[in-house]
Amino acid sequence: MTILQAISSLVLCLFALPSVAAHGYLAYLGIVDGQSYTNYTGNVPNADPSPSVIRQVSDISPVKGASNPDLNCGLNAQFAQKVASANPGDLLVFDWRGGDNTNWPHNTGPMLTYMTSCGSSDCTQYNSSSSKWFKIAEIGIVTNATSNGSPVWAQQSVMNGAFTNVTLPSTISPGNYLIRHEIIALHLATELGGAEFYPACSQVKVGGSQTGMAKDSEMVLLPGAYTDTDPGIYDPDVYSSNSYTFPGPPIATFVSASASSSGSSSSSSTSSATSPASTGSTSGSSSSSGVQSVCKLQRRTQSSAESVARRSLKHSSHLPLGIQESHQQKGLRLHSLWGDLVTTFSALRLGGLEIAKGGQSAMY
Ligand SMILES: *[C@@H]1O[C@H](CO)[C@@H](O)[C@H](O)[C@H]1NC(C)=O
Ligand SMILES: *[C@@H]1O[C@H](CO)[C@@H](O)[C@H](O)[C@H]1NC(C)=O
Ligand SMILES: *[C@@H]1O[C@H](CO)[C@@H](O)[C@H](O)[C@H]1NC(C)=O
Ligand SMILES: *[C@@H]1O[C@H](CO)[C@@H](O)[C@H](O)[C@H]1NC(C)=O
Ligand SMILES: [Cu+2]
Repeated sequence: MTILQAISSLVLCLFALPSVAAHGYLAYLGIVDGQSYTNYTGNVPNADPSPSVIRQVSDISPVKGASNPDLNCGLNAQFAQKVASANPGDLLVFDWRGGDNTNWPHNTGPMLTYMTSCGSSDCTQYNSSSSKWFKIAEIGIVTNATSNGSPVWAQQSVMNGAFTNVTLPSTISPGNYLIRHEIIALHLATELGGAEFYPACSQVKVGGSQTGMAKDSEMVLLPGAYTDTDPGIYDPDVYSSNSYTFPGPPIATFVSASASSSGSSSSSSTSSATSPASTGSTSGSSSSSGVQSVCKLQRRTQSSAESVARRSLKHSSHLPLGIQESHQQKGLRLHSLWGDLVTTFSALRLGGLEIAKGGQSAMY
């Protein structure tokens, strides 16, 4: 075998391997109920399940395609055995991780939260594939105080290790619900079908005696609410624009009403630098200890590419968008390719286990 052959077979091998660290899952759900805080543990995808409130998925990989049945609750989602208790107005704390339990690997795209009723029984055996869902929160590009007011995706802070918090509507009717928190990663959304969907469903029982409900016209099927050509899903300008159009229905009006009575604003389904998204916030920070050096390299590479992108985003406000576009896309495409190569190397280093999982050749 010549050196050239060796190199080319290594390269082929790299591209045939499944990506390990570049995807992830909802690892924990925290609920702040008055003074008490409960941290519910999810199951690692495809591991032997333990009783949980979070429905386990079969793989850390994304759901691809807006009409994929797995858009409902994630890849091959299973019923979970437990139910969390919550009350209207509680804070839901979503703790997303990369597949190797390091930080969530993506920073581009929105996060959306939906709910559906499981009816009169608890959600442990409830199949939501033909349920009607309503939206309670969405967050996209925010103006970041620590970045001197320049626009940044809220998802960036998840990549940085923060939790994502969403308030349970303060007027929601009691009952059994699934809460579907979804991250859409748009780093490949410049191509049709490139968006990565990561939905995660948690089973809760909501107490109290409120009466808020979504209208029929605000309820959607999932899949059903999105198409691959929606502007927030196929987004050729994702690296050059500071505005974003959320996919799916608007936030249910009873949610906006409860939010404005407690001082929050905006139920618009478009966010921009000047009017940041409504419900939901991000902060806090989770541990990133035990990170393998390979993953650190990947993260470092990503953050420097991103700070370049953020810098140009910041300077872009008075420039024609076209000038910025090629600039940023080059950087980010490069970053994406490099990230995947590094990820693949880490897969190789992890050895037989990952290779045995092969067959799924999807890199993204
Ligand atoms: C839940 O507990 C785990 C394990 O202690 C911790 O790493 C994680 O940050 C906690 N998550 C939340 C949302 O509280
Ligand atoms: C729910 O129903 C769909 C459609 O019949 C099926 O494909 C899916 O496996 C079911 N989910 C569970 C968790 O049983
Ligand atoms: C804001 O930007 C800084 C870098 O400028 C970053 O470290 C931080 O995580 C960002 N916060 C959010 C909420 O995106
Ligand atoms: C999100 O919730 C966590 C856990 O209670 C908290 O540490 C953090 O400050 C919250 N962030 C925001 C913005 O409320
Ligand atoms: Cu991914």
